Amino acid sequence: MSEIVKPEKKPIIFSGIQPSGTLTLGNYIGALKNFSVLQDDYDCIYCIVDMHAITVRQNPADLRRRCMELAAIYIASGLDPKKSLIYCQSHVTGHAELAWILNCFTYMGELNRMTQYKDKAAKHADNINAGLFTYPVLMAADILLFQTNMVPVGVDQKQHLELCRDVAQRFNGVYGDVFTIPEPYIAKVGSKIMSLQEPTRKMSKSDPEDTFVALLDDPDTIRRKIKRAVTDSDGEIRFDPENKPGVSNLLSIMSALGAGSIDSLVAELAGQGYGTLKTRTADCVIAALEPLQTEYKKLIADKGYLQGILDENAKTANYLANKTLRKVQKKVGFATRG
Ligand code: ATP
Ligand code: LTN
Repeated sequence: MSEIVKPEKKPIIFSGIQPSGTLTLGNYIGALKNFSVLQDDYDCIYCIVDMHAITVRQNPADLRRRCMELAAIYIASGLDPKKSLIYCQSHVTGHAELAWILNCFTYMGELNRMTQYKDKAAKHADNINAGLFTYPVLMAADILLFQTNMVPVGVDQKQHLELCRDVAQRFNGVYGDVFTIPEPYIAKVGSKIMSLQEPTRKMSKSDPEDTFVALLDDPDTIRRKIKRAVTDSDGEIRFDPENKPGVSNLLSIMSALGAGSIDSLVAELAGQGYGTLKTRTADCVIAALEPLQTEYKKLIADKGYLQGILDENAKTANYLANKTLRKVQKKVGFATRG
């Protein structure tokens, strides 16, 4: 009798990026760059998390446009829309539905400890809304809806992922094995790229223009921004994030973009000035972003193609999400559907 060989199920990867501004080199190195590397060995789901983005006030026309642009950036970064499921969070109702249920399994004290909430509340003191507070619960719902095994993110998201695991374990403890417990996937180099102007703070797309390199900046702008990056006054090229955050940040950027290990870069650049360090960093960044930028320009000119992908993928994502959601609804005792 011939044996039926079932195709092996690949582990599931899920991640999301907010369409809350122009994507930065930090988003690229910490998250995006790793996404395409994973798509051959995993079933990858990459979400445009527009529901997360409205925790901070957004201009509606800009938000809509940025969702489309982020779809183009995902594909331009090397994601194959046939291999990776790229879709918009707001097109899949299960995110909000599961988030509500998980809200009832998350403690105020847990959310109160989240450092991103504290930072954002300080930054947006005029709009400390409940969504900003429960943001990590929606993120947990994103991840758990798809029975995700691994989540590629920058190190700033580690705390949210730990919360997601705690909530999932708590739920499973009550109802049995409903959710897969996800693991973070955080790169060794580049998981926290720092601001060019304040290198002790994370580079962030919602900060002023001169603090970050945008993925779509032209070469002259990239050179100018990196040339003006804050360093220090001792003139020595050494990797020491605590005492030399600016110089260490430039070394991390180069290394993460494939210019060699930090040690080899330090050895190579020893005795040279910061001018050389900055020129070398700018060369690396320009070369790394060039293919993405070329591809992006082609893609963004064809909105019909992008919309088609988002529409089609929303159906698949809804189908997958509903499988978990129905199970969860049944477990908690929601009324039977006819
Ligand atoms: P915002 O400023 O609007 O809060 P953000 O720039 O922090 O946004 P997100 O959309 O929240 O970006 O993050 C998308 C992904 O990029 C996440 O995985 C996050 O960890 C990663 N990321 C963001 N900033 C950096 C950074 N400076 N270094 C490394 N990874 C980063
Ligand atoms: N909170 C993340 C964005 C995000 C996300 C996710 C990342 C929302 N949902 C699910 C990974 C998995 C951030 O980067 N600020």
